Amino acid sequence: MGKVAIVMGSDSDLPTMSDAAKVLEEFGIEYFISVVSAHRTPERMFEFAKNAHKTFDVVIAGAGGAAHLPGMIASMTRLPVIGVPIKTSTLSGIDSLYSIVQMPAGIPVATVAIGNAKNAGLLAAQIIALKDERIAEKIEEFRKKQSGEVLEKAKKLEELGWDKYLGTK
Ligand code: RP5
Repeated sequence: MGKVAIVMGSDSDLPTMSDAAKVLEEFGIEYFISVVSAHRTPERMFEFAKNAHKTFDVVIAGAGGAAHLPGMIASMTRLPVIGVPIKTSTLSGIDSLYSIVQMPAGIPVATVAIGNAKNAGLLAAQIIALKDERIAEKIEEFRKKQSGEVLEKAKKLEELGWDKYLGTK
């Protein structure tokens, strides 16, 4: 049974990062969630990253601004690391995105879109599903439900036309 670590640079990242936790809860995947700051608690980050493989299968790391946390963790663990660029008020998260996505060759971080911790949770679940059939089935169900919802909307739009569709929305 896989276990995921969700870490973030600050508790101000929690409203975004909680979307990853929600996905893992929906799929019944065990997780740890906490604050580990690359800049403010570098020794804690070092301890976490060095030992992560003993407890976890995947790490989700969110950070904003000069977002070094995902890359630094990735440099110290062989676990797959998924980086979540946090949307910032000054540069809208472009700073976070570039900091996380532009890793040098040799140390990969799987980077999701700005603020998209939901996809980080889903990607972590897909990694866990490689060795857990129960989770694989839940992902299939999730996708079926998601497609069904879109098809229902398409049908309604085709039946009503755009103006009535917007009016009933
Ligand atoms: C980063 O600095 C954190 O990941 C956060 O996104 C950003 C700002 O942190 P706070 O000043 O809100 O604690 O390390």
